[in-house]
Amino acid sequence: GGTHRVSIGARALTGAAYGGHVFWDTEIFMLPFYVLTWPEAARALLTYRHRTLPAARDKAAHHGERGAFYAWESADTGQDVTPPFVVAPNGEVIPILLADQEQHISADVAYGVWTYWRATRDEGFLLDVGAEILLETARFWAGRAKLESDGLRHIRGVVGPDEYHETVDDDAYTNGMAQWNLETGNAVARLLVERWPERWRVLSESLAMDAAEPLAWSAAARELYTGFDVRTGLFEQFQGYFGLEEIDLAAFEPRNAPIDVLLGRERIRQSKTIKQPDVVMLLHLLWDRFPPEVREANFRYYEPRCAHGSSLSPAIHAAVAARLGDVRLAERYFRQASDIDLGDNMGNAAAGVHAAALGGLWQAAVFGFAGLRFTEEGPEHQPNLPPQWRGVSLRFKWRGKDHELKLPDDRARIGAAPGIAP
Ligand code: IFM
Repeated sequence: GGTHRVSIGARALTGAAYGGHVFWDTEIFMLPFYVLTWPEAARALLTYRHRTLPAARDKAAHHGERGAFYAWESADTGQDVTPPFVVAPNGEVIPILLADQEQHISADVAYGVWTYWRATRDEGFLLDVGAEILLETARFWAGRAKLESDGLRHIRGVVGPDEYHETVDDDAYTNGMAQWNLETGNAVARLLVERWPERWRVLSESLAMDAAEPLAWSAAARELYTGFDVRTGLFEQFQGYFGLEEIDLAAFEPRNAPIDVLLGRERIRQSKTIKQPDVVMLLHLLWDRFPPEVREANFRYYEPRCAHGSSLSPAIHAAVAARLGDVRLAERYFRQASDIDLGDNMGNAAAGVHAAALGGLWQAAVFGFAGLRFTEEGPEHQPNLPPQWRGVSLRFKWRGKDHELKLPDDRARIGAAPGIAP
């Protein structure tokens, strides 16, 4: 059907910026809203990624890898349509390395598949669409993360979500998400072997994948360098990051231009200043994997070093600050994120609303302030509402049932929505 051929561009249908191209914005920022409120739409968005698998395989092959390496900017066929350069106002031609280096996109797409599967248990989707994406992205990382003489695997020459630092080695977000993708690829292979052996036979044959391959992904995940320092509980954002120049961002407030424009790209590249969350993004997505003190230490370290050069940044800080219980800081970031379109503070609202920032705001409200989360037993909540908020109310679907969350709620419960058939 027509809806399976498209996804949502960075500015949705509201403006011409980014030419309607699809980024990780869809799976990581917008998709949770669709998964929980309109799963059919979420399925259509992910089916678009399945339809573009051939192009992702071609891109991987072009990089000498197997599996699926998705387009950083994707359009109708899934071929990478990232522009190769931009011309700066001073006439300087700046090459854009993101198509080659922002490789975390493959894990982001896989994460979107898993988010949908976890919330819906839509078996038809897993068998026809999701499993193949999870297997092909895991296969990509298994080749990409190269075993080196230190006995560990490294992913060199990438850009993480923080686009101020290019061609870095072992970006914490990329490696953390690749590790998750490798483990999840193996988990889905095991699930198919056990529950749908016939589907596994057909799929593994078409992918020329023997049973041993996914098992090796698990081992590869364990061998992956993570940049985690047990002494401090900090992840180093990439190799060498901790040695870079410290810039006190607070000293530049109030500021009406991006920090890389004020101080120059080269100075920022040589500094610890980051454009948007990288380690903090990893915490947000893989929250349960990290002990509370690790979440706290990394957020407190990286938050003051983030210059919010991307509209995607403040809402995630709001979500994480709220989940950590720092409601005051969370509220400040929530306002900053709302102002991106309501206040036009990036001066570009005419080019369209920032759809990822809107998705991030929804996540900050729902996962942050309302504290909604899911376990195998179902939905739970741990609210951190700002004192002057009157409440939050949300209807959502989890594994085929309708639920309603109303806060504050004396009964403090999440129940099947009254009047909605479960
Ligand atoms: O995907 C984002 C990226 O993270 C930062 N620059 C803009 C892109 C599109 O919104």
